Amino acid sequence: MKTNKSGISRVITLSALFILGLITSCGKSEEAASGDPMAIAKARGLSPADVERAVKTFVPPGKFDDYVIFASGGHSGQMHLIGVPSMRILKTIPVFSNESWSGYGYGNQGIEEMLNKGSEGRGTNLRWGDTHHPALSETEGDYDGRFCYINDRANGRIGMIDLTDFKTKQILAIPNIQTSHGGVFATPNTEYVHISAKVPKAYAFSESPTGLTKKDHLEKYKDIYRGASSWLKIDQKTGRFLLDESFQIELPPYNQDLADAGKEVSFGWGFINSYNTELATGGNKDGGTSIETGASKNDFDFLHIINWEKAAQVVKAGKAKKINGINVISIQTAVAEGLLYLAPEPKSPHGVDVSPDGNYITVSGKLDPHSTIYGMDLIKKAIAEKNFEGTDAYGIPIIRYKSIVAGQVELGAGPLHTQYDDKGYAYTSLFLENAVVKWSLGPPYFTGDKAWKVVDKISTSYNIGHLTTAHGDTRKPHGKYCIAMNKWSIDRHPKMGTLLPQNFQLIDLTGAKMQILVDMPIGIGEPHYAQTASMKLFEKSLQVYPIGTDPMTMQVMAGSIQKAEDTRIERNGNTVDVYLSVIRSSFTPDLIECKRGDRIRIHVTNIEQTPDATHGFAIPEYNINLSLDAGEAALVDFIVSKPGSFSMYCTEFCSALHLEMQGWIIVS
Ligand code: CUK
Ligand code: CUA
Repeated sequence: MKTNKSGISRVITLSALFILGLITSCGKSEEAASGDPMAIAKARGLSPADVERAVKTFVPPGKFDDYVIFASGGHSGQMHLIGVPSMRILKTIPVFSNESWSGYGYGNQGIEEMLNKGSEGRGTNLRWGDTHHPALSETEGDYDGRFCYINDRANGRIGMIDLTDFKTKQILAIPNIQTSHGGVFATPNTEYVHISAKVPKAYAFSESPTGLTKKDHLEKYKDIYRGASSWLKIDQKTGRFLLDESFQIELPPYNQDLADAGKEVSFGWGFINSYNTELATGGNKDGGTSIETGASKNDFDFLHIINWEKAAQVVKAGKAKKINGINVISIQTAVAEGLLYLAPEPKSPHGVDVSPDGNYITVSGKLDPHSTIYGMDLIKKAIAEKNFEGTDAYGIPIIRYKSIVAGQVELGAGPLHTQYDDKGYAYTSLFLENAVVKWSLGPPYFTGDKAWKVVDKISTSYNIGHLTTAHGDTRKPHGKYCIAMNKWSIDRHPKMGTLLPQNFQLIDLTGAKMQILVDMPIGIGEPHYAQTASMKLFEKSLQVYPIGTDPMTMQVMAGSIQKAEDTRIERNGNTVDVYLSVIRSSFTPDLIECKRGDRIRIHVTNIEQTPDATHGFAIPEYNINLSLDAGEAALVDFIVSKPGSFSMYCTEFCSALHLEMQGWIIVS
């Protein structure tokens, strides 16, 4: 779509034409209708509003979308890229889970090593994750198209996707936490990427004694369980986590929930919601309270307010302790250094989202129809004046609630998450009401009567969770589009068995009233949260690797093929090294002979240099399946345990002679 104006006038013209078409096509036969858009619309039973939707979202063949959604894939462990406004899936990127199309987790040594390293301290080599909250890297508070980070809610990990080639390059198993939820967010220049624990962990920062009983866990919960806020330092060149320069802040065993980074006036700060400040432990058959009822008892929970700039200085000054490879600031130190505060927030809050100017911190919770908006100016003032209403059980100062609330807006049932536009409006999802509500922020956006007002509401399908607007959590939101990310799509799509797809709904934000344009079923995971970025950021995305590149390092891989003469087979005792090239439409060498029990290392290089030249490399019965893009090199390393002949082949339909792209491994 070009400009809004021309788009709108086109729609008006089309609607007029439609009505005209309805009149003129009366009595015409269906065949005569072909070629006449209005008659086609009528024949398909489309209303003028439908035609308007179609025109607003249609992207002609060969043309590109304006935006791309980076959506988590939930417990599919992947990420999905979706074009806006067409709502077409552009790509799936595996992060934590094996994925066979892209040869992820099936014998490519570089990927295996990354996945194994990403399971450190986790008891087993994990091959799945619950991708939850993606975060695009930022420069000066806006997306810069360099990297994308996403957490594994299930296993307390975080993955880094390099947006040069859109591949996962690092998975970090974060020490001292087991699950993760708060974040991922990047600080305004991606100085740090943040993630906090979801469920507190027993003996997170100390050696766990053996023989702890159920009773111990119930009775000592307050003392032995801890949460953590992790600030992971980012290497600006590679996007990777630098654990040595990262730090954690020990937190009370509340359930830390969503989190967001400060910007502008709140630069240097981070905010984390919590629930279950009641410390309900579960154990409803053992004299404990069920978490469901116990965690909703109090009228207030706590917003954690953390000064990460100060925390970094505290670490520098040697006041942190290295525990399991990461610097940890204890609660005591955090309080003494004035870098950790709490603010009361009404009943079981969920989303916390910082406005574009950084001053407003919007907190919403399932059990309160209001959103509470805190002012950073007020928070700073209260801290300076030590305007506290006491401390929590861990000695953390609680800022006086009344002194920091800038506004409160009654939005509807079950407000969860908030995104922003370029005009001073906020958009909040209403989980119980199944709606998106649009409301106005306070000064400087709106003043007097106009501030803190609901201005529009639109129903979504059952049951909205997160929502995303274009650049909607940055300093410079674009407005234009909002995507409602709805859960199980009951009655929304054709019946296709028992597991229901999710439903995304594209909402047009350009008019006076919000308008739903498209429903998009997602039958490939439980996309949970997303960020929507301008397609322009990715125009320079890499198309072809220099020959022999290992995507993990972006360097030429040792053992890769540079020219035809490099292809060979070398035997050294029981190790067979095969230097193999891949090009349309053959493997060289295509016959590999070895003995049962040999270790075979196949150094594969795709020596093509055109962008449409991905080849596969699969070996039957050995669970080996690689995908090599143009120029890419990889290593396969395995023991041939079974005699016979194994017909390796290329899995991509790469050329007219694709079927001929095969060879044999003969094990004697
Ligand atoms: S949050 Cu994580 S379980 Cu993203 Cu609303 Cu729901
Ligand atoms: Cu290469 Cu098929």
